[in-house]
Amino acid sequence: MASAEPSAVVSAADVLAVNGADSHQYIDFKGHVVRNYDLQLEDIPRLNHDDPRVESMIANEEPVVLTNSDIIATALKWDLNYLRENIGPGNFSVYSSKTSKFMYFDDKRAKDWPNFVPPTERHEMKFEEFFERIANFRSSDTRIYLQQMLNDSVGKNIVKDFLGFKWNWLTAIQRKMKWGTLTSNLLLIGLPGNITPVHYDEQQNFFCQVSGYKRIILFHPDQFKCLYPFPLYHPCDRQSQVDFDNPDYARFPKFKEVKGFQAIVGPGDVLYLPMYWWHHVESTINGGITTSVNFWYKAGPTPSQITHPLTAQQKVAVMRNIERMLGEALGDHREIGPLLNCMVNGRYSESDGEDEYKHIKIDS
Ligand SMILES: O=C(O)CCC(=O)C(=O)O
Repeated sequence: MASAEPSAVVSAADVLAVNGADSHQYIDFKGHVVRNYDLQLEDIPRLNHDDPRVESMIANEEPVVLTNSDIIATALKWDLNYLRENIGPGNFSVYSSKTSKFMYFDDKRAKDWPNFVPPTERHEMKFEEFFERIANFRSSDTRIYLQQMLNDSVGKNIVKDFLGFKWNWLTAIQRKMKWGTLTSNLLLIGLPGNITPVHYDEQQNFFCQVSGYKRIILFHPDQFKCLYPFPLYHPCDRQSQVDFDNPDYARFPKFKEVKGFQAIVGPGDVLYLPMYWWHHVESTINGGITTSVNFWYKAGPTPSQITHPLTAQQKVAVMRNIERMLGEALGDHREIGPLLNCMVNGRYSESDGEDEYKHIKIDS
């Protein structure tokens, strides 16, 4: 993977018009205005969809941007006016946030964390209301981000466009890769500057960009230790505790070592986003309203023959299962940390253990 080109810092005035008074530093990355983070990032390859390397990259769970694929060609006309006319009278799920970041959380788990302050709010609204708010958005307003699963309540033209997606290609890949079922298609419509902070999902994803531009930063699952995910029972499970803008290196020292990848996706681009890969998604400042549709697929069945060492993905799954089992066994998520610490501290370290116990003399 080629390393990213150096980028020029963008003046605060250029950002002001879109993002308002904002203390962050922005850079020009290949013509796209994005946040400036102190991260080591390489470019994700962009390949024509019929390049023979594409399938082997997907099989190896390596991210790749597919170009000219036409997978969602019928959706490329989905601008706000078309959607307003055609999406139908149903309710849409819209998140609001006082900052640019839209940190997802689980309401049910929030009840078990009395001091948890919800970072975003979820609202149900008609598309027309969302449209009005976007059309009249001022940089001092609370930000909004529509995130709605596509379902059969949408209007007939949208259904027609949806049926026109390249299902033959998608289904052929799904079969070849032995993925499970397609669970959902999330439609996302956001403002320039909106950010989905870094997290990972337990599903395979074809992330399709319809309009506007997004910068996506990815980290391999083996970077888990540098990203400090919230505990499984926390409302922000699967998300990193580290704030990219202002990392607390005292609490999260390994974040200095994190290495990742990045890509800009624009209309018609499709990013294969492998399961368990961490992703941060940012609508560029100068690319207009962003619309994306993803395709989430369940993982394939666990292989009948397990080979060792386990992959980083498998280790993440193991860690999650251990946390889940402990929570169930102890009956209270607050007991998990003390128990794990009691189990590990002074007994296990990060080394492979061989040299650990040399100091112990066994008298014969
Ligand atoms: O586009 C975004 O803001 C987030 C998308 C995402 O996290 C996903 O598709 O898994």
